[in-house]
Amino acid sequence: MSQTGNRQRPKVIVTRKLPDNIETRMAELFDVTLNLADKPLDKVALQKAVAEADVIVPTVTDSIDAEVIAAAGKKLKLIANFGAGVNHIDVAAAQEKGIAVTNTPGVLTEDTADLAMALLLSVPRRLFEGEKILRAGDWTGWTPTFLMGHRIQGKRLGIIGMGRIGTAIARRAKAFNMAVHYHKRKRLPADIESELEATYWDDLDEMLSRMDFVSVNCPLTEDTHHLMDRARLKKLQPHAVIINTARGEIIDEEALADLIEVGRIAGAGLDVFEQEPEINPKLLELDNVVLLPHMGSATYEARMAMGEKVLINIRAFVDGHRPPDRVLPY
Ligand code: 8YV
Repeated sequence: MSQTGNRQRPKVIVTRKLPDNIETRMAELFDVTLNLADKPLDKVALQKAVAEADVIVPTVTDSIDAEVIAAAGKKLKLIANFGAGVNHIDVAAAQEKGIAVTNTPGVLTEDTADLAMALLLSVPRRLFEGEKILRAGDWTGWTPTFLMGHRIQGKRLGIIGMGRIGTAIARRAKAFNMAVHYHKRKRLPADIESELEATYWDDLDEMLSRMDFVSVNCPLTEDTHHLMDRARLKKLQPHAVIINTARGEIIDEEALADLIEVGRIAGAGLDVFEQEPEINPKLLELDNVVLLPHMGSATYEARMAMGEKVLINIRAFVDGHRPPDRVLPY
């Protein structure tokens, strides 16, 4: 759908269906092309969009790689991502071409942390196994030993990447009386570390070998692709459970499935996958994994606030101001 308006309005192309209120406001402010059918754009369609637009609004499902950026027309000055992670955008190639990139941090932190906690409870307490049995009509009644799991209180949680979401998970874990550990390139300031009662590990392998639970919360970059490879996953204790609400590619999924299958790792809670929306069939076979369809930020509140941030970033940029959420190459 295309709203043609005043010629001074920037031409904004949105790649996916956004919440109605956000789309309506965009139509008021910009010469916007929406994707009401919500059909993902293929590479050719993305190249056409960047050739025509002043601003493109992509999401995690669009690969804005160097080839797409090379196809950008002279007018394209801003890639205003709907989402916090920008691993699907070649930010360096954009910068070289004088195209700014913005994202939507901060507004999905609490919801993603809640989802990580939900996984952190679901796997050791076997919630989905119980639900499956009950719905299948296979529950024959209470018994003293039925579906026993493990408590999380008093256990050690190792957080990989202690940014906004990692810190929000740490606060929740502390409230559940877990001991918080973390690994990050740069150690947190002492006051935050002591508020979270968090133990810092400079060496990731050292931390992994001591944890009961691990939560992946770092961004996906060249350095973190398969950060949790087979060798690293083998550092985990056999009773450990791994949670991933960041990006699937940070974990070698094939290795994870193999190690869970042979009992070398106790389980996993995954909201993100290497080849979304494809799910590794080996994972689907396992009972002690909980698999969710990338829904960490899927609340009305977060998605509206993400849209607001996109609007603010575009508006500030076209008015000649520095957009609040500028992203620079990693
Ligand atoms: C978003 C996310 O739904 O913001 C992110 O980085 O992973 C998700 O919560 C998605 O990326 C929107 O593009």
